Amino acid sequence: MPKVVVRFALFAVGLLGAVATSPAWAAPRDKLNVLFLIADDLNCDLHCYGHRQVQSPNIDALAARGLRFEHAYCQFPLCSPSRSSFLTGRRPNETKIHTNPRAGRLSTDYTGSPHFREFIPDTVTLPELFRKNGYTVARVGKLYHYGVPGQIGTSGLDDLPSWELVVNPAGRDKAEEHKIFTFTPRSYGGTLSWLAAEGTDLEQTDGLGATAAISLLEEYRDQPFFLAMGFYRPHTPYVAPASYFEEYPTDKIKLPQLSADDEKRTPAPAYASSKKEQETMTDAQRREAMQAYWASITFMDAQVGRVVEALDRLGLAENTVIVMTSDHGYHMYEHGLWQKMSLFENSAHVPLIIAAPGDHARGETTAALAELVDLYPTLADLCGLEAPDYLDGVSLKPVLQDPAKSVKDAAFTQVRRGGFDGYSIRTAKWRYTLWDDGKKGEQLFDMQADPQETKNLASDPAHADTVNELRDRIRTYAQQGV
Ligand SMILES: [Ca+2]
Repeated sequence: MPKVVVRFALFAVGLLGAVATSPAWAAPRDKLNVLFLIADDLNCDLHCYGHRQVQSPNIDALAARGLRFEHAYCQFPLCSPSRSSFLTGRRPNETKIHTNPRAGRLSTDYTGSPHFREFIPDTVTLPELFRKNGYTVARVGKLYHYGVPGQIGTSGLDDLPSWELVVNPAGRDKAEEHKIFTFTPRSYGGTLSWLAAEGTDLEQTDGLGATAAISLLEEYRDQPFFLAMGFYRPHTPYVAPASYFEEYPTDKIKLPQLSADDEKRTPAPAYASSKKEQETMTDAQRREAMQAYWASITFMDAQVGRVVEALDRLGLAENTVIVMTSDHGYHMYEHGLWQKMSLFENSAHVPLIIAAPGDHARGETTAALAELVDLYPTLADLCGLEAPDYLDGVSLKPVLQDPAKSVKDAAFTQVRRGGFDGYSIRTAKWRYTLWDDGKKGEQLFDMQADPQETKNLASDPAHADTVNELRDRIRTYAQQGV
């Protein structure tokens, strides 16, 4: 059991650290460090991903010094299933995590709440592998599941063997929840909610988290480290200092167009993530939600910039692999949907940038398909660590060395809809989705000709062979993995 001590006393607001028993100072200096940056509920509404309005200068700068994956996908568009998957390097049917924990649970004791250790107790997580190899391994903020914002300031549903140090920031956004606009009184998480906040970046939870991450970089700069910085934004509530809202005037925000299927909501499971309160939103409220989400992205991006600037200032850039990603995609009213838990492209698609020192891509973009489950073998490979042989992903290092290469021909994403599952396969050309093994519908979209997924081709005889092939691949995946 880790010895718990209070650290970072200089931060006034809710920072707690835990230090485990085995310091790692003896490891040789020539190892590559890892700075793992992850935002919560961040889709690809970023300038470097081609968005015309959203400003993301710091993530853009990371893309300019690394490789931007144009086609990276989560394995499950929900916090705990996705994070359990990529942090263990195993797909959701292996971790058995298909839902979030019960709301409101404060947990370092995960008995009775779905946690991958119940099903794969001896698994070695990605950060745990680095611990076993002599790295100082620290978490700031949200890496495993947290109920946001309810569990901000706690360790959430953590995994104790993964970390040597933990920091749980809690800022003004948490302390002043009563100021937040919400569709569901006294609820700020699952519902759409937002606030143009008073005060500075540094008072917000992610501002405090970035400050803590900078302190950890300063403290551990002389030894191999794996620093995981999990931002809470742009997850609801969309809270950011008011100046960020001013960058996105609502009269400049255009709403997505809905297709005929979107209007009819067919097949039904494809749209079942919609919540009742979202059905009666006015167009003005839709624009306000988009403004607030984008403001939260740009605020979070600024905190990314602070951490990366510190890495550069400390002379660590040439010895550190930087990853920037998100746990899943997110809808901003495309298909008439909000948030996550659909199998449309916006929900499955994640930003992924890897900036690796040495002979790796810089400032390039790759069309190679990537899955979040590939992060574990990729980081182990880049850092020369021996990964467990059971991992479900593959190393993306060949793509980092040559962005024209690819390591897989498909990416898989799944959801659970009460009593049945939906699976989606994305290839370079197609997205095919199978609901309840076909009993509740199927969808086929030509992502090259129809990237907005407006025309479901699944019942078109001209595409029967494609449907049969992709359906077989999903059935194989559902039963035994790839
Ligand atoms: Ca999330």
